[in-house]
Amino acid sequence: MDKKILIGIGSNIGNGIKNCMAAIKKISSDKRVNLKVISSFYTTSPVSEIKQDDFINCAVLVSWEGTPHELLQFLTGIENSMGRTREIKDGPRIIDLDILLFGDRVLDEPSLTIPHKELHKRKFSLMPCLEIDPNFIIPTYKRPLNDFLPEIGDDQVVTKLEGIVFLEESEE
Ligand code: PH2
Ligand code: MG
Ligand code: MG
Repeated sequence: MDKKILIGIGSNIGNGIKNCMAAIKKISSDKRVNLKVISSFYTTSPVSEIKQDDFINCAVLVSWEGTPHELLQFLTGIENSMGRTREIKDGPRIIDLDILLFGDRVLDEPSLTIPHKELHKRKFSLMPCLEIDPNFIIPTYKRPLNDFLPEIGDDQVVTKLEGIVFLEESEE
């Protein structure tokens, strides 16, 4: 069976919805990727010491023909192509693409940690993943995603975007 690979997507510079959609399009257009599920989009309060705008966040489930490092390199290439700069840790960003889960793989290296260390602590990454499948196991904890939501404080505000989204102003 294919590995369950979850990628977290976030943006809080410019049009966050457009940026996330553009990233999903770029992800899905690579022949090593099979895009399986796109979560809802959420407006989320920033989890950061730095004051900044709310984020748009979502997650996608994909399969990937390659190693975790090759996936990281692919996602970093998309971030760079969209103008991502890396000045401040946890600062505002035009696009952020994070590998959250890569099946049952566990990696702890300076360049790549899988599962993502903060996946279960941050509503903006956990909620979209729960929507895709609440029973995915975080291999480092051997517990399902579902277990962790009650452990997150109420200070993190996450609102699912409902209804249709107009990306352009109408001509009227
Ligand atoms: N990403 C961060 C830090 N804080 N907060 C929200 N709401 N959404 C994010 O995607 C996010 C964040 C670092 O990658
Ligand atoms: Mg991130
Ligand atoms: Mg990142």
